[in-house]
Amino acid sequence: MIDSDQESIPASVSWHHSRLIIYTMILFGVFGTFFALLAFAVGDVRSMLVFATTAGAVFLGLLVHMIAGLNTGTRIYYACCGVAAFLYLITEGGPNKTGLFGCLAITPGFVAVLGFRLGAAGLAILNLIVGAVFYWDLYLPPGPGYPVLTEIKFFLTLVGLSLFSVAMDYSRYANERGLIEMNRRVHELALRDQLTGLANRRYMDGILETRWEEYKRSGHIYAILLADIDNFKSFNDRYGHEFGDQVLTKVGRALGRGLRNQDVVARWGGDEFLILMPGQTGFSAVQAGERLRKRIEEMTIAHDGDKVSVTISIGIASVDKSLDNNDMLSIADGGLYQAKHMGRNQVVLG
Ligand code: GH3
Ligand code: MG
Repeated sequence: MIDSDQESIPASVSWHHSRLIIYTMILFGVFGTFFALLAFAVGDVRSMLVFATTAGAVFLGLLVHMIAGLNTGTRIYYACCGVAAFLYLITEGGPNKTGLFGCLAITPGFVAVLGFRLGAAGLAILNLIVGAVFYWDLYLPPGPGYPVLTEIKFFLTLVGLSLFSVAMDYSRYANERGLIEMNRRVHELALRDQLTGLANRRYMDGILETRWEEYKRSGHIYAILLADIDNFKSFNDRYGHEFGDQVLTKVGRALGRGLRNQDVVARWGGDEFLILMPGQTGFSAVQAGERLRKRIEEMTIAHDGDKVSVTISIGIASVDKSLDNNDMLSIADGGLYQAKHMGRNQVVLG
């Protein structure tokens, strides 16, 4: 019933992840530009064009990333750029056969942009392709002519780096999940009453605020019902505090079971419960309150073979343009006071 705002942590986690990829891509773009200039300086036009194209593609991806965020499109775009650069470097060799270093720099990036599942699958395929390129000499002419030992060592390094990258991203993913779960639990603990398991006053305050804003904006009415257990002190005095706790829990649960999905019940304090009923006028809330009152009246709680009965009194207030939530709470409290005054076990519209 408690809707905790679970998005805050995941959003910030993915925001950091997105930033990290932006910085990495800026680095790739800058290096690409640097190598293009270097190739230009030594008159290697082909390498210059390749590096300049790669840097241009990376910067284009960055622009889209910064505007649209790290969505599926940007992830796939980055991965395609990486695959193209990787395959070119491995089959062409790059300037002075240094392309293999570039391939190793690109490898962890696949997992970073695709996530560990898709990244692992992509890297597995890429490892197989590299194996095939080395085994069947599938090079671009004239071919880099790597020594066999270089091919073997590179292949083993690539497999190791791929596994390490996947393991690291899995660990990041597991930590992120843990953080989300912890955040969810902390949030729930902060908003739940420990004894009854119902929402607490802090949660209800937030809901009242939201409802009030919605009423002002869209005219969606609601009513609040303040329920208080009659002569609750006598349960504590006669049967002990522990039994009093049991009464609070059972009454709270019975109230919760008697409500519609959109209604919210919270432990307001001591032996008081506040119920919010969206869409109810004062009149219909009185009928709903009557049903709750009867439900509690008909309930019995076992104590040492005895059946103990409980009753509640309810004060009601319905929303009105001239009232804010505090006014409504005072009105409901006034109704409750009257109900108590008139002999308890009653429902009064304040
Ligand atoms: P009334 O019909 O006028 O409401 O009488 P009452 O006896 O219920 O009076 P009151 O509301 O003042 O009593 C509330 C009591 O609830 C006082 C307090 O000791 C007890 N109480 C508050 N919180 C808890 C709790 O968490 N557990 C238990 N067992 N008792 C609690
Ligand atoms: Mg009471």
